[in-house]
Amino acid sequence: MKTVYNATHALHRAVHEFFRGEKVPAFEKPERADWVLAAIERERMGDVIAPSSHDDGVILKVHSERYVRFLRGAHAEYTALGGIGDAFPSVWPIRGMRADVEPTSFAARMGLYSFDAGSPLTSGTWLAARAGADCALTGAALLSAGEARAFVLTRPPGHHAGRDFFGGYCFLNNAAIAAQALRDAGCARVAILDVDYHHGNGTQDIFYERGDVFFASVHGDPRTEYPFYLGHADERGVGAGEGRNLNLPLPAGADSATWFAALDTAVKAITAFGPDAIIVSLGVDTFEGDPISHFTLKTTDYPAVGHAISALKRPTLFVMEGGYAVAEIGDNVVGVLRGFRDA
Ligand code: 7XA
Ligand code: ZN
Repeated sequence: MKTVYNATHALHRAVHEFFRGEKVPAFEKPERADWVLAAIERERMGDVIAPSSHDDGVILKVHSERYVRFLRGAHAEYTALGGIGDAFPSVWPIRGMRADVEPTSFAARMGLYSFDAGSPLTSGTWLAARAGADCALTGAALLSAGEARAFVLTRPPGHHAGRDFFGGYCFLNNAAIAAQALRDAGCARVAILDVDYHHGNGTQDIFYERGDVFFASVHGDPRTEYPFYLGHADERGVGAGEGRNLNLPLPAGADSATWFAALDTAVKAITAFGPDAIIVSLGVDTFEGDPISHFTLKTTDYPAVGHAISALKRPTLFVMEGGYAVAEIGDNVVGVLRGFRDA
């Protein structure tokens, strides 16, 4: 299995984030990708390749033009205004306020294009995220060229990034970009299976009204778990997307048997949809030792995740999302990939 690796990921290096009222070292840090890469190489999972360059065409089908323009220049704009270090939003257009008019103020646009204050925007965020999009597009191209499977190893992650917002450490939605690329390459139907601990609210946002991309997610119940405001079971899609969104929220602390039963439900629903290709938003923050999540999977469980996904019997692109127990993240990711490959 080829790994498309974003060698410039470390350009995105947040210093701090806010956690339980305190400024703490950022959880989403470069070591995450380094540890996964080391495990991929140690386990001889296959070639590690660089992405090829792509223009913004596919990106602009899943993200708005004004959002991409903002993101591209945001940190330089912040610095020119005297900003020091990483940029954080501080004001948001809540219900009843205008989001259709783009303000001139930088602070106001930071809030317009974000949904939390937990995603530091750094001097290298755009370059790292844009290279990640190239990795996603290269991974999709591998599948279109006939590869049965591939892995996109990148950070920052993507599944919380919506059509015109960032948040949850995510800026460009790599899984959505790959799904759109596969659609453009001729797949009539694509399914995205999100196994990260957190609901992929950005991916749901992007495809909620579309009938051609099915989104299924197993995640912590948003009544208590981030991202809180989306991910409930009654969100089933609208219009052409009616019935094409499947949320399977589980209580924090759910055991492995419960989690695997939900995964089985997602796999059956995707099978019924009949996609030509699968994107897996691969977060391993379902791990029992994850510092910000509350499921209980063990390292020995991860090959069974890959095995369960292989039952879909479709070309599959794994895209790296969350997972913060850096000492185990590599083994857990490789476990999924090995379980899929060896099925
Ligand atoms: O899948 N998403 C994540 O792993 C990020 C979750 C962000 C948690 C709260 C950030 N303040
Ligand atoms: Zn997560």
